[in-house]
Amino acid sequence: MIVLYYFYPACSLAAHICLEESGLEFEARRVDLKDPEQAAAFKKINPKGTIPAITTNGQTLSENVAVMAYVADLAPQAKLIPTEPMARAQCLSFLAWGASTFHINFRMSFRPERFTTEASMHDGIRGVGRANYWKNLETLDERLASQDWIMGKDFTAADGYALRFYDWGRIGKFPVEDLKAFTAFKDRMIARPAVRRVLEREGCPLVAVA
Ligand SMILES: N[C@@H](CCC(=O)N[C@@H](CS)C(=O)NCC(=O)O)C(=O)O
Repeated sequence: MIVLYYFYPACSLAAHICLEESGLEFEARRVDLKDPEQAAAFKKINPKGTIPAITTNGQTLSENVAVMAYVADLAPQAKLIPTEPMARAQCLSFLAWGASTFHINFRMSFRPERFTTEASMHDGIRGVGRANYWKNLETLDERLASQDWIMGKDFTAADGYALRFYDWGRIGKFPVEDLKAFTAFKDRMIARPAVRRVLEREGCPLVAVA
């Protein structure tokens, strides 16, 4: 049995969507990272203290990209990551870009204190993070203008990650509704029963306003 540790609005949404789309049996356990007791208890499961993490067969696996790749391997019928070598590498490339760039730009815009204790520099870090995050969102909007899904004609793990970035944009008060193709993609995602179940379970307002 797989247990997924998630939190809203954490990046765990991407792994959560993969698991729900995979059809695998799993239990979703919410960890309130803002609650010191829950965060401390969770560190006994994942010493890094980061969400997402899964446990299975006595082992803990963290890092979104690794969790998604693992779930994709366990459920090949769900085609969450392509198997043709270049298509697979392109999908992993997108996931790595998400973790290394989108996530970090958003963190800069949201949690500048994670980058320096010098408070006078926080606004500068926030501003650079916001500018770069917006460019990242625009890149996805351009990509989605000519294709339904992030990797092309088929839904993959990359789409759950992209939805997380759209929702962070909404949370960060970026004008995401102006990104027409990305917004249409968000609606296509919400129309998927598995995605809707996850958004409802996490309490994401995207389903309430859809
Ligand atoms: N590189 C990790 C980052 C995970 C991460 O930082 N998750 C955030 C939530 S979005 C978290 O757990 N933050 C709590 C903390 O850093 O203490 C991944 O891609 O899974």
